Amino acid sequence: MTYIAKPVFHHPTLKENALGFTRRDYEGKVSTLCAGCGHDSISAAIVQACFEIGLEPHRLAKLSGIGCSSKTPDYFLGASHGFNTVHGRMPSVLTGANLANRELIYLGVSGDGDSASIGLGQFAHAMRRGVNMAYIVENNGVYGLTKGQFSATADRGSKSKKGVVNHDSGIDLVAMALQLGASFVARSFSGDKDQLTPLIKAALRHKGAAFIDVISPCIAFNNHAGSTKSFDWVREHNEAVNKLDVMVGRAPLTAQYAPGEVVTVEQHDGTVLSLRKVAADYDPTDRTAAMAFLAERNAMGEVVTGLLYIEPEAEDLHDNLGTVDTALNRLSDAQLVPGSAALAKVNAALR
Ligand SMILES: Cc1ncc(C[n+]2csc(CCOP(=O)(O)OP(=O)(O)O)c2C)c(N)n1
Ligand code: SF4
Ligand SMILES: [Mg+2]
Repeated sequence: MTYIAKPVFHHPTLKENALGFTRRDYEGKVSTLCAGCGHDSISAAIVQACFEIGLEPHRLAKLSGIGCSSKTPDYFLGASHGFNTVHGRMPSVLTGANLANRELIYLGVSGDGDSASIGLGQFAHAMRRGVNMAYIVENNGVYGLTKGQFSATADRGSKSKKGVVNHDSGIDLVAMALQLGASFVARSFSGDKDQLTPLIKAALRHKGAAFIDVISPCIAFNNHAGSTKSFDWVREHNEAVNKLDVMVGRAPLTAQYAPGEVVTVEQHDGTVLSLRKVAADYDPTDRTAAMAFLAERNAMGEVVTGLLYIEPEAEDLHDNLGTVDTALNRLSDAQLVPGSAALAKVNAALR
């Protein structure tokens, strides 16, 4: 319960990262979600990822909408900035915050209801504008918080807990993110922390719109036979295309792989992503091929996971708008109010 404070005691032998923080320094309040909810495993992966990349907690801003998934930022990164917005409006609030202060690292956390129903337009425009952020959808195929109605990502033909068949087509947010121009697109599973943690690390280090769809079973309302978002279904149909390792700070590759088995991609800040191929011919730098591959495998009932697409040298919204490098709250009066001569010049240019 949130009113039960977590003990601040850290065991003296807990491993520290390069900044001297332990994993505990990246935790938040005690979760109030149902025991076994997939969302709690995603929170644990976020804590692990931030610890491993040595992120300074005060440099991150976490934003969410409304839903069980959107409650989770309370349960990690207790020392970071946070904003719990209105249902489906996280992307526009995040975009505004990012434009005002580009010096922070932005993490958007949302649900399938929050992003694929009420917030679909918001999701779409944040992706196509290349807002510099890591955007995670905790996808359980239902509105968990309001007692398990089908969400827009529920697959056609899947069944509710009471046996009702969903006749509507499911929205695939990964396919949408690819079509909309996101420069980092991945899918993972809350039950696979080894796959999810490096994806979150890479997304936080990516410049541009980084999207991760995480299938995250709702054990209360969508974990039965007939659901395509249950633990059993995802375990049986999960097809990973690659396995990701993330090297921060130009650390050398230590694992030895046969030629052609590994693709390395360097991101703008020098982070090296090493992708061990699982599907032999999958190329994560080819957007069109990724879209075709996903559509084909989706039709076969597979849940394709891994880093599906990356554009390492992507431009973000700031590049496209030509904004100032400095956070707006650190600009001086003279810079913000340049005077009537400068205003007259701007007006003249518009005539
Ligand atoms: C404007 C508005 N409409 C509807 C609701 C009711 N509501 C709260 S959460 C939610 C859906 C949450 O589903 P999802 O985003 O998938 O999160 P989950 O609980 O499944 O993690 C809805 C419809 C609301 N809070 N605000
Ligand atoms: S209702 Fe579902 S999504 Fe919400 S906390 Fe419980 S298991 Fe998780
Ligand atoms: Mg949901």
